[in-house]
Amino acid sequence: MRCIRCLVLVPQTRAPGALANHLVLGRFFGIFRGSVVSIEKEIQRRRTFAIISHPDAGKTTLTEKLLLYGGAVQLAGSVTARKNQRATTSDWMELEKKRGISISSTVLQFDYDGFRINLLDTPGHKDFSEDTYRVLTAVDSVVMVIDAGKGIEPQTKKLFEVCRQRGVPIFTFMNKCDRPMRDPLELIDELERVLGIGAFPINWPIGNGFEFRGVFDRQTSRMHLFERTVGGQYRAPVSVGDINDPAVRGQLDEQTFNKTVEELQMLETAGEVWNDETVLAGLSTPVFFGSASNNFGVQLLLDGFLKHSPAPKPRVMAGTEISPENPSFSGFIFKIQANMDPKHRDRIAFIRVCSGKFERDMAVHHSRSEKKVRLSSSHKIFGNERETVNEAFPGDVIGLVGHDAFGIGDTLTTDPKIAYKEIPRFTPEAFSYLHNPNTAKYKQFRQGLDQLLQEGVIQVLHLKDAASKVPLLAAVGPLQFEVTQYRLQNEYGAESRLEQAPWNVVRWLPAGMKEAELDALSLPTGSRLAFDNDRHPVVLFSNEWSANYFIQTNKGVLLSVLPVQAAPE
Ligand SMILES: Nc1nc2c(ncn2[C@@H]2O[C@H](COP(=O)(O)OP(=O)(O)OP(=O)(O)O)[C@@H](O)[C@H]2O)c(=O)[nH]1
Ligand SMILES: [Mg+2]
Repeated sequence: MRCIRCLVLVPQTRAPGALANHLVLGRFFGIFRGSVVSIEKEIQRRRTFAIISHPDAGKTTLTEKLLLYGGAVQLAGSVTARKNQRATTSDWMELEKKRGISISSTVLQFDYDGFRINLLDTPGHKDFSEDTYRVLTAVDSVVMVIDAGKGIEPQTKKLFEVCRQRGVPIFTFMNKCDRPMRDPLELIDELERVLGIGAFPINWPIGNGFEFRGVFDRQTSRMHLFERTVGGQYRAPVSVGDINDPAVRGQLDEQTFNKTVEELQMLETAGEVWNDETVLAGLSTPVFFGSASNNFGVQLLLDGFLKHSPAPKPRVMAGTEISPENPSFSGFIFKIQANMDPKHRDRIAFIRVCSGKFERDMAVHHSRSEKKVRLSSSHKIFGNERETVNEAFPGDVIGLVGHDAFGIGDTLTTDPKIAYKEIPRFTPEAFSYLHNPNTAKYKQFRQGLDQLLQEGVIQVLHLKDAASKVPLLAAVGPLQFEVTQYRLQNEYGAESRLEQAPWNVVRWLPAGMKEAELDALSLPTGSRLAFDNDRHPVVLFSNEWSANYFIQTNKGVLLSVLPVQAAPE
Protein backbone atom coordinates (compact mmCIF):
# COMPACT_ATOMS: atom_id res chain seq x y z
CA MET A 1 0.00 0.00 0.00
CA ARG A 2 1.45 3.38 -0.98
CA CYS A 3 1.07 6.47 1.19
CA ILE A 4 -1.13 9.02 -0.56
CA ARG A 5 0.98 11.99 0.68
CA CYS A 6 4.63 11.02 0.28
CA LEU A 7 4.20 7.92 -1.92
CA VAL A 8 6.27 5.76 0.47
CA LEU A 9 5.31 2.10 0.51
CA VAL A 10 3.71 1.10 3.82
CA PRO A 11 3.88 -2.74 4.13
CA GLN A 12 0.51 -4.45 4.01
CA THR A 13 1.68 -6.84 6.71
CA ARG A 14 1.91 -4.12 9.33
CA ALA A 15 -0.57 -3.95 12.11
CA PRO A 16 -3.92 -2.34 11.36
CA GLY A 17 -3.63 1.43 11.41
CA ALA A 18 -0.09 1.42 10.00
CA LEU A 19 -1.04 3.83 7.26
CA ALA A 20 -2.78 6.16 9.67
CA ASN A 21 0.25 6.13 12.01
CA HIS A 22 2.58 6.71 9.13
CA LEU A 23 0.52 9.70 8.03
CA VAL A 24 0.36 11.26 11.49
CA LEU A 25 4.05 10.78 12.33
CA GLY A 26 5.17 11.65 8.82
CA ARG A 27 3.18 14.82 8.90
CA PHE A 28 4.57 15.79 12.27
CA PHE A 29 8.26 15.15 11.53
CA GLY A 30 8.11 15.99 7.84
CA ILE A 31 6.38 19.29 8.31
CA PHE A 32 8.47 20.16 11.32
CA ARG A 33 11.76 19.46 9.55
CA GLY A 34 10.50 21.02 6.35
CA SER A 35 9.26 24.13 8.10
CA VAL A 36 12.56 24.74 9.94
CA VAL A 37 14.50 24.42 6.71
CA SER A 38 12.08 26.55 4.78
CA ILE A 39 11.84 29.31 7.41
CA GLU A 40 15.64 29.64 7.45
CA LYS A 41 15.72 29.73 3.69
CA GLU A 42 12.95 32.30 3.62
CA ILE A 43 14.75 34.50 6.16
CA GLN A 44 18.03 34.35 4.24
CA ARG A 45 16.41 35.56 1.05
CA ARG A 46 14.71 38.56 2.68
CA ARG A 47 16.18 42.04 2.16
CA THR A 48 14.34 44.84 3.95
CA PHE A 49 15.74 48.31 3.43
CA ALA A 50 14.88 52.00 3.34
CA ILE A 51 16.06 54.70 0.98
CA ILE A 52 17.02 57.83 2.91
CA SER A 53 18.45 61.29 2.24
CA HIS A 54 18.06 65.03 2.31
CA PRO A 55 15.02 66.24 0.29
CA ASP A 56 15.31 66.04 -3.48
CA ALA A 57 18.45 63.91 -3.66
CA GLY A 58 16.47 61.44 -5.79
CA LYS A 59 15.12 58.75 -3.41
CA THR A 60 11.78 58.33 -5.16
CA THR A 61 13.42 58.40 -8.58
CA LEU A 62 15.88 55.72 -7.46
CA THR A 63 13.04 53.69 -5.93
CA GLU A 64 11.24 53.76 -9.28
CA LYS A 65 14.37 52.64 -11.09
CA LEU A 66 15.01 49.83 -8.62
CA LEU A 67 11.47 48.65 -9.37
CA LEU A 68 12.23 48.87 -13.07
CA TYR A 69 15.47 46.90 -12.81
CA GLY A 70 13.92 44.54 -10.29
CA GLY A 71 11.27 43.72 -12.90
CA ALA A 72 8.46 44.97 -10.65
CA VAL A 73 7.33 47.60 -13.17
CA GLN A 74 7.83 47.80 -16.92
CA LEU A 75 7.90 51.56 -17.17
CA ALA A 76 9.26 53.78 -14.43
CA GLY A 77 7.18 56.78 -13.46
CA SER A 78 8.66 60.23 -13.24
CA VAL A 79 8.66 62.40 -10.15
CA THR A 80 8.26 65.39 -12.41
CA ALA A 81 5.55 63.64 -14.43
CA ARG A 82 3.64 65.95 -16.65
CA LYS A 83 0.05 65.31 -17.63
CA ASN A 84 -0.50 61.96 -19.38
CA GLN A 85 2.83 60.65 -18.14
CA ARG A 86 2.85 57.89 -15.61
CA ALA A 87 3.16 59.06 -12.02
CA THR A 88 5.48 57.23 -9.62
CA THR A 89 4.38 54.11 -7.82
CA SER A 90 6.00 55.41 -4.70
CA ASP A 91 4.57 58.95 -4.45
CA TRP A 92 0.96 57.82 -4.84
CA MET A 93 -0.73 60.32 -2.51
CA GLU A 94 -2.61 63.20 -4.20
CA LEU A 95 -0.59 65.85 -2.42
CA GLU A 96 2.69 64.13 -3.26
CA LYS A 97 1.83 64.08 -6.95
CA LYS A 98 0.83 67.73 -6.79
CA ARG A 99 3.89 68.90 -4.91
CA GLY A 100 6.45 66.50 -6.39
CA ILE A 101 7.77 65.65 -2.92
CA SER A 102 7.37 62.61 -0.72
CA ILE A 103 5.18 63.17 2.31
CA SER A 104 4.72 59.69 3.59
CA SER A 105 6.86 56.56 3.44
CA THR A 106 5.85 53.90 0.91
CA VAL A 107 6.22 50.13 1.14
CA LEU A 108 7.04 48.15 -2.00
CA GLN A 109 7.45 44.40 -1.88
CA PHE A 110 8.73 42.47 -4.89
CA ASP A 111 10.82 39.47 -5.90
CA TYR A 112 14.08 39.72 -7.76
CA ASP A 113 16.78 37.13 -8.48
CA GLY A 114 15.57 34.79 -5.75
CA PHE A 115 15.32 37.58 -3.16
CA ARG A 116 12.14 38.86 -1.55
CA ILE A 117 12.69 42.59 -1.32
CA ASN A 118 10.82 44.90 1.06
CA LEU A 119 11.78 48.41 -0.05
CA LEU A 120 10.68 51.52 1.84
CA ASP A 121 10.92 54.93 0.19
CA THR A 122 10.98 57.67 2.83
CA PRO A 123 10.24 61.41 2.77
CA GLY A 124 13.35 63.59 3.05
CA HIS A 125 11.75 66.77 4.40
CA LYS A 126 12.53 67.29 8.07
CA ASP A 127 8.88 68.03 8.90
CA PHE A 128 8.10 64.41 8.04
CA SER A 129 11.09 62.96 9.84
CA GLU A 130 8.92 61.18 12.41
CA ASP A 131 7.63 58.94 9.63
CA THR A 132 11.15 58.38 8.28
CA TYR A 133 12.55 57.54 11.72
CA ARG A 134 9.76 55.02 12.35
CA VAL A 135 10.66 53.32 9.07
CA LEU A 136 14.28 53.08 10.19
CA THR A 137 13.14 50.88 13.08
CA ALA A 138 11.64 48.42 10.60
CA VAL A 139 14.56 47.87 8.22
CA ASP A 140 17.79 45.85 8.22
CA SER A 141 19.83 48.23 6.06
CA VAL A 142 19.56 51.53 4.18
CA VAL A 143 20.57 53.02 0.87
CA MET A 144 21.69 56.60 1.49
CA VAL A 145 21.28 58.76 -1.60
CA ILE A 146 23.59 61.73 -2.03
CA ASP A 147 23.27 64.43 -4.66
CA ALA A 148 26.79 64.26 -6.12
CA GLY A 149 26.61 67.95 -6.98
CA LYS A 150 25.97 68.90 -3.36
CA GLY A 151 27.57 66.26 -1.18
CA ILE A 152 26.32 65.56 2.34
CA GLU A 153 23.39 67.80 3.26
CA PRO A 154 22.04 68.39 6.79
CA GLN A 155 19.10 65.99 6.76
CA THR A 156 21.28 63.19 5.36
CA LYS A 157 23.66 63.72 8.24
CA LYS A 158 20.85 63.50 10.83
CA LEU A 159 19.41 60.34 9.29
CA PHE A 160 22.86 58.82 9.06
CA GLU A 161 23.36 59.40 12.78
CA VAL A 162 20.15 57.54 13.59
CA CYS A 163 21.33 54.64 11.44
CA ARG A 164 24.69 54.61 13.15
CA GLN A 165 23.11 54.58 16.62
CA ARG A 166 21.07 51.58 15.57
CA GLY A 167 24.07 49.92 13.85
CA VAL A 168 22.18 49.75 10.55
CA PRO A 169 24.43 48.92 7.54
CA ILE A 170 24.54 51.78 5.04
CA PHE A 171 25.00 51.61 1.27
CA THR A 172 25.67 54.90 -0.50
CA PHE A 173 24.43 55.95 -3.92
CA MET A 174 26.04 59.10 -5.35
CA ASN A 175 23.23 60.31 -7.58
CA LYS A 176 22.89 62.91 -10.33
CA CYS A 177 26.30 62.21 -11.87
CA ASP A 178 24.78 63.37 -15.17
CA ARG A 179 24.94 66.91 -13.80
CA PRO A 180 28.10 68.77 -12.81
CA MET A 181 29.23 66.88 -9.76
CA ARG A 182 31.80 67.49 -7.07
CA ASP A 183 35.17 65.82 -7.45
CA PRO A 184 34.50 62.12 -6.66
CA LEU A 185 37.60 61.81 -4.45
CA GLU A 186 36.36 64.79 -2.48
CA LEU A 187 32.93 63.15 -2.09
CA ILE A 188 34.55 60.01 -0.69
CA ASP A 189 36.71 62.08 1.61
CA GLU A 190 33.63 63.94 2.85
CA LEU A 191 31.90 60.67 3.78
CA GLU A 192 34.91 59.78 5.90
CA ARG A 193 35.44 63.24 7.36
CA VAL A 194 31.88 64.46 8.00
CA LEU A 195 30.19 61.16 8.80
CA GLY A 196 33.23 59.45 10.26
CA ILE A 197 32.59 56.30 8.26
CA GLY A 198 34.95 54.32 6.03
CA ALA A 199 33.93 54.56 2.36
CA PHE A 200 34.73 51.92 -0.23
CA PRO A 201 33.80 52.84 -3.81
CA ILE A 202 32.48 49.68 -5.47
CA ASN A 203 32.43 51.55 -8.75
CA TRP A 204 33.89 54.80 -9.99
CA PRO A 205 32.42 57.49 -12.25
CA ILE A 206 33.84 58.06 -15.71
CA GLY A 207 33.40 61.67 -16.83
CA ASN A 208 31.36 64.34 -15.14
CA GLY A 209 28.07 66.14 -15.85
CA PHE A 210 27.06 66.04 -19.49
CA GLU A 211 30.24 64.06 -20.19
CA PHE A 212 29.34 61.39 -17.65
CA ARG A 213 29.88 58.17 -19.55
CA GLY A 214 29.36 55.45 -17.00
CA VAL A 215 31.19 53.69 -14.22
CA PHE A 216 34.15 51.36 -13.71
CA ASP A 217 33.31 48.37 -11.54
CA ARG A 218 36.30 47.91 -9.22
CA GLN A 219 35.27 44.40 -8.19
CA THR A 220 35.15 42.99 -11.71
CA SER A 221 37.55 45.53 -13.34
CA ARG A 222 35.06 46.26 -16.05
CA MET A 223 33.77 49.46 -17.55
CA HIS A 224 30.04 49.99 -17.85
CA LEU A 225 29.30 52.63 -20.45
CA PHE A 226 25.81 53.98 -20.70
CA GLU A 227 23.67 55.71 -23.24
CA ARG A 228 20.91 58.09 -22.34
CA THR A 229 17.37 56.86 -23.05
CA VAL A 230 14.39 59.15 -23.46
CA GLY A 231 13.34 60.29 -20.01
CA GLY A 232 15.32 57.38 -18.55
CA GLN A 233 12.17 55.29 -18.71
CA TYR A 234 13.62 52.04 -19.93
CA ARG A 235 16.67 50.14 -18.80
CA ALA A 236 19.74 51.95 -20.06
CA PRO A 237 21.79 50.02 -22.61
CA VAL A 238 25.07 48.89 -21.14
CA SER A 239 28.35 47.95 -22.76
CA VAL A 240 30.77 46.18 -20.55
CA GLY A 241 34.50 45.72 -21.10
CA ASP A 242 37.92 45.88 -19.54
CA ILE A 243 39.41 49.34 -19.10
CA ASN A 244 41.95 48.66 -21.87
CA ASP A 245 39.43 47.16 -24.29
CA PRO A 246 39.92 49.28 -27.46
CA ALA A 247 36.15 49.44 -27.96
CA VAL A 248 35.79 50.98 -24.52
CA ARG A 249 38.83 53.23 -24.82
CA GLY A 250 37.65 54.47 -28.16
CA GLN A 251 34.57 55.92 -26.53
CA LEU A 252 36.48 58.03 -24.05
CA ASP A 253 38.61 61.06 -24.78
CA GLU A 254 42.24 60.96 -23.70
CA GLN A 255 41.75 63.27 -20.73
CA THR A 256 38.77 61.36 -19.25
CA PHE A 257 40.56 58.06 -19.72
CA ASN A 258 43.76 59.24 -18.04
CA LYS A 259 41.91 60.86 -15.16
CA THR A 260 39.87 57.71 -14.50
CA VAL A 261 42.96 55.49 -14.58
CA GLU A 262 44.82 57.81 -12.21
CA GLU A 263 41.95 58.02 -9.73
CA LEU A 264 41.54 54.26 -9.74
CA GLN A 265 45.23 53.83 -8.99
CA MET A 266 44.96 56.27 -6.11
CA LEU A 267 42.03 54.34 -4.68
CA GLU A 268 43.95 51.09 -4.94
CA THR A 269 46.95 52.47 -3.06
CA ALA A 270 45.41 54.87 -0.56
CA GLY A 271 41.73 53.91 -0.38
CA GLU A 272 39.71 51.92 2.11
CA VAL A 273 40.08 48.14 1.98
CA TRP A 274 36.90 46.10 1.50
CA ASN A 275 35.69 44.50 4.70
CA ASP A 276 32.33 42.73 4.96
CA GLU A 277 32.31 42.93 8.74
CA THR A 278 32.67 46.69 8.98
CA VAL A 279 29.95 47.11 6.35
CA LEU A 280 27.56 44.88 8.31
CA ALA A 281 28.37 46.76 11.52
CA GLY A 282 27.58 50.09 9.84
CA LEU A 283 31.17 51.29 10.21
CA SER A 284 31.98 51.49 6.52
CA THR A 285 29.85 52.03 3.47
CA PRO A 286 30.08 50.63 -0.06
CA VAL A 287 29.68 53.52 -2.52
CA PHE A 288 28.04 53.35 -5.94
CA PHE A 289 27.95 56.19 -8.48
CA GLY A 290 25.22 56.79 -11.02
CA SER A 291 22.23 58.76 -12.14
CA ALA A 292 18.83 57.46 -11.14
CA SER A 293 16.88 59.51 -13.66
CA ASN A 294 19.09 58.22 -16.49
CA ASN A 295 19.25 54.65 -15.16
CA PHE A 296 23.04 54.93 -14.87
CA GLY A 297 24.46 52.52 -12.32
CA VAL A 298 21.10 51.34 -10.99
CA GLN A 299 21.58 47.70 -11.93
CA LEU A 300 25.04 47.68 -10.36
CA LEU A 301 23.63 49.19 -7.18
CA LEU A 302 20.82 46.65 -6.99
CA ASP A 303 23.07 43.65 -7.58
CA GLY A 304 25.86 44.98 -5.34
CA PHE A 305 23.43 45.78 -2.59
CA LEU A 306 21.80 42.35 -2.68
CA LYS A 307 25.19 40.68 -2.63
CA HIS A 308 26.49 42.49 0.43
CA SER A 309 23.42 43.50 2.46
CA PRO A 310 22.24 41.51 5.47
CA ALA A 311 19.23 39.25 5.89
CA PRO A 312 17.07 39.93 9.01
CA LYS A 313 19.00 39.79 12.27
CA PRO A 314 17.88 39.19 15.86
CA ARG A 315 16.03 42.08 17.52
CA VAL A 316 16.82 43.20 21.03
CA MET A 317 13.84 43.40 23.35
CA ALA A 318 14.46 44.64 26.89
CA GLY A 319 17.99 43.23 26.76
CA THR A 320 16.91 39.86 25.31
CA GLU A 321 17.62 38.88 21.74
CA ILE A 322 14.70 37.55 19.72
CA SER A 323 16.09 35.72 16.74
CA PRO A 324 14.16 35.63 13.47
CA GLU A 325 14.18 31.81 13.71
CA ASN A 326 12.36 31.97 17.05
CA PRO A 327 9.32 29.71 16.47
CA SER A 328 6.92 32.28 17.94
CA PHE A 329 5.55 34.74 15.49
CA SER A 330 6.23 38.37 16.45
CA GLY A 331 6.28 41.77 14.82
CA PHE A 332 5.50 45.40 15.53
CA ILE A 333 3.42 48.08 13.86
CA PHE A 334 5.51 51.01 12.64
CA LYS A 335 3.06 52.79 10.40
CA ILE A 336 -0.66 53.29 9.95
CA GLN A 337 -2.25 54.78 6.88
CA ALA A 338 -5.89 55.26 5.97
CA ASN A 339 -7.57 55.77 2.61
CA MET A 340 -4.68 54.48 0.52
CA ASP A 341 -7.07 53.21 -2.05
CA PRO A 342 -10.11 55.42 -2.77
CA LYS A 343 -12.04 52.21 -3.56
CA HIS A 344 -11.46 50.85 -0.06
CA ARG A 345 -11.77 53.63 2.49
CA ASP A 346 -10.07 51.68 5.24
CA ARG A 347 -6.89 51.82 7.26
CA ILE A 348 -3.84 49.66 6.98
CA ALA A 349 -1.51 48.89 9.87
CA PHE A 350 1.98 48.06 8.59
CA ILE A 351 3.75 45.40 10.58
CA ARG A 352 7.37 44.35 10.31
CA VAL A 353 7.62 40.62 10.94
CA CYS A 354 10.53 39.99 13.35
CA SER A 355 10.31 36.27 14.18
CA GLY A 356 8.46 33.09 13.30
CA LYS A 357 6.04 32.60 10.49
CA PHE A 358 2.95 34.69 9.87
CA GLU A 359 -0.09 32.81 8.65
CA ARG A 360 -3.30 34.46 7.61
CA ASP A 361 -6.12 33.87 10.10
CA MET A 362 -3.72 33.21 12.95
CA ALA A 363 -4.69 34.42 16.43
CA VAL A 364 -2.11 36.67 18.09
CA HIS A 365 -1.68 38.62 21.29
CA HIS A 366 -2.06 42.40 20.82
CA SER A 367 0.18 44.24 23.30
CA ARG A 368 -1.90 47.42 23.74
CA SER A 369 -5.28 45.80 24.40
CA GLU A 370 -3.76 42.62 25.87
CA LYS A 371 -6.35 40.74 23.85
CA LYS A 372 -6.20 37.92 21.34
CA VAL A 373 -6.99 39.05 17.82
CA ARG A 374 -7.40 37.08 14.64
CA LEU A 375 -5.44 38.42 11.66
CA SER A 376 -7.66 37.53 8.76
CA SER A 377 -7.09 40.41 6.38
CA SER A 378 -3.39 40.53 5.54
CA HIS A 379 -1.85 42.08 2.47
CA LYS A 380 1.29 42.32 0.48
CA ILE A 381 1.80 46.01 -0.32
CA PHE A 382 3.10 47.66 -3.45
CA GLY A 383 2.67 51.43 -3.24
CA ASN A 384 -1.07 51.87 -2.92
CA GLU A 385 -1.82 48.46 -4.39
CA ARG A 386 -2.45 45.42 -2.26
CA GLU A 387 -2.88 41.71 -2.63
CA THR A 388 -3.96 39.15 -0.05
CA VAL A 389 -0.99 37.40 1.51
CA ASN A 390 -1.33 34.02 3.25
CA GLU A 391 2.07 33.78 4.84
CA ALA A 392 5.00 36.03 5.66
CA PHE A 393 8.45 35.60 7.17
CA PRO A 394 10.87 37.69 9.24
CA GLY A 395 11.87 40.78 7.30
CA ASP A 396 8.53 41.08 5.55
CA VAL A 397 6.37 44.14 5.88
CA ILE A 398 2.70 43.34 5.53
CA GLY A 399 -0.45 45.41 5.79
CA LEU A 400 -3.24 44.41 8.18
CA VAL A 401 -6.73 45.73 7.63
CA GLY A 402 -9.72 45.91 9.92
CA HIS A 403 -8.24 46.52 13.36
CA ASP A 404 -9.12 49.95 14.69
CA ALA A 405 -7.48 49.20 18.03
CA PHE A 406 -4.01 48.85 16.48
CA GLY A 407 -1.67 51.75 17.11
CA ILE A 408 1.87 52.64 16.08
CA GLY A 409 4.39 50.75 18.20
CA ASP A 410 2.08 47.84 19.11
CA THR A 411 3.47 44.31 19.17
CA LEU A 412 1.57 41.37 17.70
CA THR A 413 2.85 37.96 18.72
CA THR A 414 1.97 34.39 19.58
CA ASP A 415 4.25 34.72 22.64
CA PRO A 416 2.84 37.41 24.96
CA LYS A 417 6.26 37.76 26.65
CA ILE A 418 7.56 39.49 23.52
CA ALA A 419 6.94 43.26 23.49
CA TYR A 420 9.03 45.47 21.19
CA LYS A 421 9.72 49.06 22.15
CA GLU A 422 11.07 50.36 18.90
CA ILE A 423 9.18 53.49 17.97
CA PRO A 424 10.80 56.84 18.70
CA ARG A 425 8.82 59.99 19.49
CA PHE A 426 9.68 63.52 18.50
CA THR A 427 9.35 66.79 20.35
CA PRO A 428 6.91 69.09 18.58
CA GLU A 429 8.16 72.56 17.73
CA ALA A 430 5.09 74.07 16.03
CA PHE A 431 1.66 74.58 17.61
CA SER A 432 -1.63 75.62 15.99
CA TYR A 433 -5.33 75.50 16.72
CA LEU A 434 -7.39 73.72 14.11
CA HIS A 435 -10.86 75.23 13.73
CA ASN A 436 -13.81 73.62 12.05
CA PRO A 437 -15.49 76.46 10.13
CA ASN A 438 -18.44 74.31 9.03
CA THR A 439 -20.44 73.00 11.98
CA ALA A 440 -22.61 70.85 9.70
CA LYS A 441 -19.47 68.83 8.90
CA TYR A 442 -18.40 68.33 12.51
CA LYS A 443 -18.64 64.54 12.25
CA GLN A 444 -16.33 64.34 9.22
CA PHE A 445 -13.93 66.83 10.80
CA ARG A 446 -13.68 64.81 14.02
CA GLN A 447 -13.50 61.43 12.30
CA GLY A 448 -10.78 62.63 9.92
CA LEU A 449 -8.75 64.25 12.66
CA ASP A 450 -8.97 61.16 14.90
CA GLN A 451 -7.71 59.02 12.03
CA LEU A 452 -4.81 61.33 11.24
CA LEU A 453 -3.87 61.40 14.93
CA GLN A 454 -3.84 57.63 15.01
CA GLU A 455 -1.60 57.57 11.94
CA GLY A 456 0.81 59.88 13.75
CA VAL A 457 0.50 62.52 11.00
CA ILE A 458 0.22 65.07 13.78
CA GLN A 459 0.00 65.18 17.59
CA VAL A 460 -2.72 66.79 19.72
CA LEU A 461 -2.51 68.51 23.10
CA HIS A 462 -5.36 69.33 25.47
CA LEU A 463 -5.06 72.59 27.41
CA LYS A 464 -5.79 72.25 31.11
CA ASP A 465 -9.01 74.05 32.05
CA ALA A 466 -9.57 74.95 28.39
CA ALA A 467 -12.46 77.28 27.66
CA SER A 468 -12.92 75.98 24.11
CA LYS A 469 -12.86 72.56 22.51
CA VAL A 470 -10.83 73.63 19.48
CA PRO A 471 -8.05 71.02 19.02
CA LEU A 472 -4.53 72.25 19.67
CA LEU A 473 -2.22 70.51 17.19
CA ALA A 474 1.48 69.99 17.72
CA ALA A 475 3.94 69.18 14.93
CA VAL A 476 7.64 68.71 14.34
CA GLY A 477 7.30 71.11 11.39
CA PRO A 478 4.57 73.26 9.80
CA LEU A 479 4.23 71.11 6.66
CA GLN A 480 2.50 68.56 8.88
CA PHE A 481 -0.34 71.09 9.40
CA GLU A 482 -0.64 71.50 5.66
CA VAL A 483 -0.88 67.75 5.14
CA THR A 484 -3.48 67.47 7.92
CA GLN A 485 -5.66 70.17 6.34
CA TYR A 486 -5.25 68.76 2.85
CA ARG A 487 -6.11 65.22 3.85
CA LEU A 488 -9.08 66.35 5.97
CA GLN A 489 -10.50 68.08 2.93
CA ASN A 490 -9.52 65.50 0.36
CA GLU A 491 -10.31 62.30 2.22
CA TYR A 492 -13.09 63.40 4.61
CA GLY A 493 -14.61 66.43 2.87
CA ALA A 494 -13.94 68.51 5.99
CA GLU A 495 -12.76 72.10 5.78
CA SER A 496 -10.50 73.49 8.46
CA ARG A 497 -8.82 76.74 9.47
CA LEU A 498 -5.47 77.08 11.21
CA GLU A 499 -4.72 79.62 13.89
CA GLN A 500 -1.19 79.87 15.13
CA ALA A 501 -0.91 79.27 18.87
CA PRO A 502 1.41 81.46 20.98
CA TRP A 503 3.82 78.69 22.08
CA ASN A 504 7.02 77.34 20.54
CA VAL A 505 8.34 74.94 23.17
CA VAL A 506 6.77 71.97 24.95
CA ARG A 507 8.20 70.07 27.91
CA TRP A 508 6.84 67.00 29.65
CA LEU A 509 6.27 66.98 33.41
CA PRO A 510 6.75 63.79 35.44
CA ALA A 511 3.94 61.36 34.61
CA GLY A 512 1.34 60.88 37.30
CA MET A 513 1.53 64.39 38.82
CA LYS A 514 -1.64 65.06 40.79
CA GLU A 515 -4.07 67.87 39.98
CA ALA A 516 -3.11 69.71 43.18
CA GLU A 517 0.62 69.43 42.34
CA LEU A 518 -0.04 70.83 38.89
CA ASP A 519 -2.02 73.72 40.32
CA ALA A 520 0.81 74.50 42.72
CA LEU A 521 3.35 75.04 39.92
CA SER A 522 4.59 78.55 39.28
CA LEU A 523 4.17 79.23 35.55
CA PRO A 524 6.05 82.00 33.72
CA THR A 525 3.84 84.56 31.96
CA GLY A 526 2.44 83.24 28.70
CA SER A 527 2.95 79.55 29.49
CA ARG A 528 0.14 77.00 29.93
CA LEU A 529 -0.40 73.55 31.34
CA ALA A 530 -1.75 70.90 29.00
CA PHE A 531 -1.94 67.11 28.54
CA ASP A 532 -0.81 64.95 25.66
CA ASN A 533 -3.10 62.31 24.17
CA ASP A 534 -2.00 59.79 26.82
CA ARG A 535 -2.96 62.28 29.59
CA HIS A 536 0.67 63.00 30.47
CA PRO A 537 1.02 66.57 31.74
CA VAL A 538 3.09 69.07 29.73
CA VAL A 539 3.93 72.76 29.91
CA LEU A 540 3.79 74.98 26.84
CA PHE A 541 6.28 77.85 26.78
CA SER A 542 6.73 80.76 24.42
CA ASN A 543 10.49 80.16 24.24
CA GLU A 544 13.45 78.26 25.71
CA TRP A 545 14.22 81.12 28.06
CA SER A 546 10.83 80.78 29.65
CA ALA A 547 11.32 77.01 30.05
CA ASN A 548 14.63 77.62 31.82
CA TYR A 549 12.97 80.17 34.09
CA PHE A 550 10.37 77.53 35.02
CA ILE A 551 13.17 75.17 36.07
CA GLN A 552 14.67 77.89 38.30
CA THR A 553 11.36 78.73 39.95
CA ASN A 554 10.04 75.19 40.42
CA LYS A 555 12.93 73.47 42.15
CA GLY A 556 12.75 69.70 42.09
CA VAL A 557 10.26 69.52 39.21
CA LEU A 558 11.85 67.67 36.29
CA LEU A 559 11.07 68.71 32.74
CA SER A 560 11.85 66.44 29.80
CA VAL A 561 11.77 66.89 26.05
CA LEU A 562 9.72 63.71 25.65
CA PRO A 563 7.43 61.64 27.85
CA VAL A 564 9.93 59.46 29.69
CA GLN A 565 8.10 56.16 29.11
CA ALA A 566 7.92 56.71 25.37
CA ALA A 567 11.59 57.50 24.78
CA PRO A 568 13.35 55.04 22.47
CA GLU A 569 15.46 52.38 24.13
N1 LIG B 1 19.60 65.45 -13.38
C1 LIG B 1 19.13 64.52 -12.56
N2 LIG B 1 18.02 64.75 -11.85
C2 LIG B 1 17.56 63.79 -11.04
C3 LIG B 1 18.25 62.55 -10.89
N3 LIG B 1 17.57 61.80 -10.00
C4 LIG B 1 16.51 62.55 -9.60
N4 LIG B 1 16.50 63.74 -10.22
C5 LIG B 1 15.51 64.84 -10.08
O1 LIG B 1 15.58 65.35 -8.75
C6 LIG B 1 14.29 65.79 -8.32
C7 LIG B 1 13.96 65.17 -6.98
O2 LIG B 1 13.80 63.78 -7.14
P1 LIG B 1 12.98 62.86 -6.13
O3 LIG B 1 13.22 61.46 -6.55
O4 LIG B 1 11.58 63.33 -5.96
O5 LIG B 1 13.75 63.19 -4.79
P2 LIG B 1 13.40 62.64 -3.33
O6 LIG B 1 14.71 62.44 -2.67
O7 LIG B 1 12.48 61.47 -3.40
O8 LIG B 1 12.64 63.90 -2.70
P3 LIG B 1 11.75 63.90 -1.33
O9 LIG B 1 11.11 62.56 -1.22
O10 LIG B 1 10.76 64.99 -1.49
O11 LIG B 1 12.73 64.15 -0.23
C8 LIG B 1 13.32 65.40 -9.43
O12 LIG B 1 13.08 66.53 -10.23
C9 LIG B 1 14.07 64.34 -10.21
O13 LIG B 1 13.68 64.28 -11.56
C10 LIG B 1 19.43 62.33 -11.67
O14 LIG B 1 20.08 61.29 -11.63
N5 LIG B 1 19.81 63.35 -12.46
MG1 LIG C 1 10.67 61.15 -2.55
